[in-house]
Amino acid sequence: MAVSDHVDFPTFMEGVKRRNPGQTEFVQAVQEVAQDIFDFISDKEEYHEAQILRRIAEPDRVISFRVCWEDDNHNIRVQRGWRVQNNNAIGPYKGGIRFHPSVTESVLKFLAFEQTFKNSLTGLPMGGGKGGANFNPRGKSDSEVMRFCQSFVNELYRHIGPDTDVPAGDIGVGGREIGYMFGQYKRLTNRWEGVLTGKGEEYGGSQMRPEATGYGAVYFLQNMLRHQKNDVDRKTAVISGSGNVATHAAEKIIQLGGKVLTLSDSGGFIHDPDGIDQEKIDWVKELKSVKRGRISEYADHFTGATFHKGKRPWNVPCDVALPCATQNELNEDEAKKLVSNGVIAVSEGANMPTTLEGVHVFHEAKIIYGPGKEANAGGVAVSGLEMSQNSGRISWNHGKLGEMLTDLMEGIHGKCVEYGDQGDGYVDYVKGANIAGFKKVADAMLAFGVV
Ligand code: NDP
Ligand code: 2IT
Repeated sequence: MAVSDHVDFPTFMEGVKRRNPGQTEFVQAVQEVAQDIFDFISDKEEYHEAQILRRIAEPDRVISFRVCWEDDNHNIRVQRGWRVQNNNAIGPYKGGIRFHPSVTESVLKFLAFEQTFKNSLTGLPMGGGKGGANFNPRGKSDSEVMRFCQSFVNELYRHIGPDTDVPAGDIGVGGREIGYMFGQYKRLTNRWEGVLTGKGEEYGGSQMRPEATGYGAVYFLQNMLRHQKNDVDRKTAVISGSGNVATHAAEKIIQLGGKVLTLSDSGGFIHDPDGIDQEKIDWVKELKSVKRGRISEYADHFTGATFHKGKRPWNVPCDVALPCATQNELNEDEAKKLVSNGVIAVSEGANMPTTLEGVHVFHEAKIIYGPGKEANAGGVAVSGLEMSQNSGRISWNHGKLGEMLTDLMEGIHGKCVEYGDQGDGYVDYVKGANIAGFKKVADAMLAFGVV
């Protein structure tokens, strides 16, 4: 056996940093997983011998391509698009597409890596992938967005397929963009097939998919609280973001008897001490996904609410916090503030919203902390159900899918407790998710030999 088979954790991380220069988000995501996996496999020779972690942390492939499009003023614009296919040991690559100016190869590699563990946790046959472009949909007309999506798919289509790689939405990619991309894929291939999820219900989309991520993050919170003999009822919640995940998380919190105090976007956050009720959530949904406005407008519209320009909501005292906007939006100081203000639980709707230092603060204070790769898995889980419905040419109803989502979140919670229970009543959900997610993928890879 080669000596390198037994590198320790610091040496392993040195190698990851050396091979991925400047890719800080990717290195952060690998680091969050690797420590737990090193502990888990310390007495499991077969995983060392087959270099399983090293292989999962090296994407199967990273496809990068030019995306040219013409804006409404007839200027030719050039963007960069990517699809990162991280690992397909347990099913076709699966994961969203993000359109945002902050998208880089590092961001998409971290998301595809995380997705591999998240998809494994769902128990459904899905590998991990992620894609996107440094395109900013904000301020663009529908025609511009359509032309961009068509150009993006002109390259992407040859790398995806219902048994190969099935993208979906993420930041900046919702029903409108999925529709344009599906239309272009169908035109290029002359095939109607379940190549994308998050489609409109008229053309094969699953009921419950729009709600699934936000609802799922609250079901996960509910499972974590119940495990400590507590509940969402009468809890105050601070939520960041105001897109798909944030608005549906807010909706489920109030359905379960909680009170939502904040929402945000990249311009700042709004604080509504009276609580953001269903009518106000519907108004925000219309504002963000139809009028494509800014959350600051909420404070102009609803009396009693205030807008805090350029600020994040973590200073507002609350019982539970749900970061639902983007990565690294909750740092060490903000985590300390939440703890000193009495937060009891954190459930992440976003992917990797808390920095490594922030996670450490929550663990030290024994705060119930559910990381994104388990708490927000409800979205991709219902995407998996959309794939099944498309393959079977069937559609399940809202009630059945709602039950399946609650069962899936309960199942994920159970797996994380199995591997994360610290024996003193505290559950390390990071460890639980990392090990449970890793084991299934790793065992499949062992079965394949060296490929
Ligand atoms: P949306 O595009 O619907 O909403 C994104 C929200 O986050 C907006 O309010 C946006 O504000 C805000 N935001 C984006 N970037 C930043 C930034 N750099 N700083 C501050 N705020 C920002 O996306 P989703 O709701 O779908 O995604 C939110 C998070 O949830 C992401 O981390 C995503 O990866 C994750 N996720 C999404 C799933 C899904 O099914 N959609 C599934 C699992 C996870 P603004 O309008 O100003 O850009
Ligand atoms: O981060 C995620 O899990 C998503 N953006 C959803 C992926 C999917 O394929 O539904």
